[in-house]
This record gives sequence, structure tokens and C-alpha cells, in this order.
Amino acid sequence: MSIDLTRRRFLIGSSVAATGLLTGCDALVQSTTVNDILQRAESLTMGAQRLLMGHQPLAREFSEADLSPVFKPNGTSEPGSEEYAQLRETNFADWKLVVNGMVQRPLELSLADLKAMPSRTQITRHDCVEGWSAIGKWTGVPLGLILEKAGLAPGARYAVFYCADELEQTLDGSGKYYESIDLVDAWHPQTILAYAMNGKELEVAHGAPLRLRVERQLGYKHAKYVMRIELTDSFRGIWGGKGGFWEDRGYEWYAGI
Ligand SMILES: Nc1nc2c(c(=O)[nH]1)N[C@H]1C(S)=C(S)[C@@H](COP(=O)(O)O)O[C@H]1N2
Ligand SMILES: [Mo]
Repeated sequence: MSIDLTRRRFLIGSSVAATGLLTGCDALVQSTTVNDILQRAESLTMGAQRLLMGHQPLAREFSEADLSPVFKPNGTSEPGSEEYAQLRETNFADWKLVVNGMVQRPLELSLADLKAMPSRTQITRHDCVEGWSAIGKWTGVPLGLILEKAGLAPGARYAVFYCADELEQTLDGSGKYYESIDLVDAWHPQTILAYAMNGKELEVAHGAPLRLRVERQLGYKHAKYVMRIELTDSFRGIWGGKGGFWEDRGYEWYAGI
């Protein structure tokens, strides 16, 4: 999307820059109407993809032999807050996952609570929008089981994941990492909250103590350092209003692969 717009500007810029059309076009690009159309196009893509997929097929799973020797950590590799440092010191014994918002029973789950729940292990390929991929083995609790425990309130439509890290330093805190998915992805069998990777405790660089795996979506949807999950009917009021840290900075909310 942004590449196309840049290209358009370049083409217009090279042919008719002197006519003043460039300014007109820039204004058009920024107008809400155009943004609305782009957003509608995006949701059409999502609707079409979901219609075609129908019965929730699984992302491809691989074997142990396919595991990448190196799985590159990306984005934050260690949250900088004092709170996180303290939690890390005791190996997350005092950490609790908060589940609240539009639920019947708000939850606070320790790592031990999560590990006592049924788990799923899956070997999948992680695709980052920057162009690299890696195959890793993830073990964790299916998000659907946690949602069942909490009980959704009528009208809940999205799960929002609040993370411990601030990827961009800002005065208002809007640089905190967060993500959101709809309930279709939330209930998908391969959507898990992982506490282990490649058969070992999840490392800090990969999101300890808990990170989301949402296997049919691009890497930036896989929130690391998850502290709280909020069920909501809209993410419009959260930070930039686009449903995630990178979405607020121009990436698509639906990042299906
Ligand atoms: N909290 C948090 N989650 C995050 C990020 C981040 O910077 N902070 N980066 C995202 C991006 S762009 C990718 S590709 C993956 C990288 O996961 P990895 O570090 O385990 O490779 O985490 C995603 N989740
Ligand atoms: Mo990424």
C-alpha cells in the first residue's frame, strides 16, 4: 500500500511536478475519503480470505528436522522497564497474566497456572514482514481455553494484547507494543500463548515469559512479553486506534499469510 503510494507520487512527480498537481495529489492521499477506501479494501480482502478459508485450515506444520539453527530475535530483545527487570529476577514467579475487559470472569494466571493447563506444541514457520523466515517449535496454552475460562461477554469482538516493552520512546506511552486479533483467530487451534520454544523455557529475546503465536499471520502480530489480554468490541480508542503498534505506524491490521 505505502509502496504503491510512493510509486504514484514518484510517477506524478517525474511527469507533472511543475503543474502543481503534486500538491493536489498529496492532499487527496491524506484525505479521509481515500483512507476510508483503502481501509474498506483491506476489510474486503479479509472477508474474501475468510470466506475462502471457511473451516479454519491449519498453517503448515513442520518436523524437528526442519527447525532453523538460528531463529533471529526481532524488535525488542529485552523490555527496558524496572517492573520487567524485577519480574525477570525471580524468573517470573511473581508475574501474572491479566485477562479482563468484556469477560464474565476476569482472570489472573501465573506461569504455573498456565503450565498446568492443556498445552499444544507446534513447529511452524514465522514470516517477518522484513523478508526473513524461521522455523521454530512452540509450546503453550491454546488461547481458546483461556477465553473459555474467562467467558466472553456479549459483544466482545477482539482480543488485545498489551506487552511489557516500549519499542518507541514517547512521552505519552504510545510507543508501547500491543496487538489485536479477532475472535476467529483467537479460537483457531494453532493460536497459543507460548511459554516454551524449541523444547526450552522461552528466552527473554523471544518474549519471556509469554508470547502469542497466531500462525496464519505475519510476525508483527505475534506479541511478545504479553502482560494483559483485554477483550473488547473495538480498538479505536487504544493508542493510535489501528489495533497494534505497527498498525498505528501504517501496517495492515489483517496480516494473513
Ligand atoms: N512485544 C513485542 N512483540 C513483538 C515485537 C516487539 O518488538 N515487541 N516484534 C514483532 C516482530 S516484527 C516479529 S518478526 C516478531 C519476532 O519474534 P522473535 O523475536 O521471537 O523472532 O515478534 C513480534 N512481536
Ligand atoms: Mo517482524
